[in-house]
Amino acid sequence: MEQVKLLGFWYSPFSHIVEWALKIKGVNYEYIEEDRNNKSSLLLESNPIHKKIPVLIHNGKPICESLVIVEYIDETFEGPSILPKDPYDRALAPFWAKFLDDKVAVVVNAFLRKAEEHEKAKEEICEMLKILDNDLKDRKLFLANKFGYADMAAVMTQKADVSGGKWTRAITSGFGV
Ligand SMILES: N[C@@H](CCC(=O)N[C@@H](CS)C(=O)NCC(=O)O)C(=O)O
Repeated sequence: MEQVKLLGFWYSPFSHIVEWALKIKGVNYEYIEEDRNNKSSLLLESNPIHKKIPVLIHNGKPICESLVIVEYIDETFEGPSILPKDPYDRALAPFWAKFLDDKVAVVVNAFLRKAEEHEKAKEEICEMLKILDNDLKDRKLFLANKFGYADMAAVMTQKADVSGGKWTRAITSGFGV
């Protein structure tokens, strides 16, 4: 019998993306809410390098980093695929996920920091949205008109208040999660 635990914060988009993946696959899991100011020994032992959530613990083995966890869930559990099957699309999905993860996190963090960095952050956001618009054109989803990995990364980003509503609408009409 599989034992799946997820360590998270209720407000973290990084925890939410892992929960989506588990729900898409229909995996039963135990959710353990962590306290940022008083991290459990389970969290500290499971992610000794970054000491961050989310951590997925599958049959006693910890996996860290939200997008790495999503890939692991996709490969490990039966159910609808999250990463595309086609090798070319499969290479593109992590490309966009990484673009969103790296670039947007940097920009969002700039807003949380000094006021003098805001103008530069605004320019970077416009530049990033142009790149996304140019790639997406009239499509609502990144790849093969099927909600998947890159879209999940985009929604995670969007939850950090960066962008419009394209992907959220796709989720509600996509998997009904
Ligand atoms: N790149 C990581 C980011 C995870 C992350 O930033 N987690 C935050 C919560 S949103 C955390 O655990 N922070 C606790 C801390 O920094 O002490 C991922 O995608 O999993």
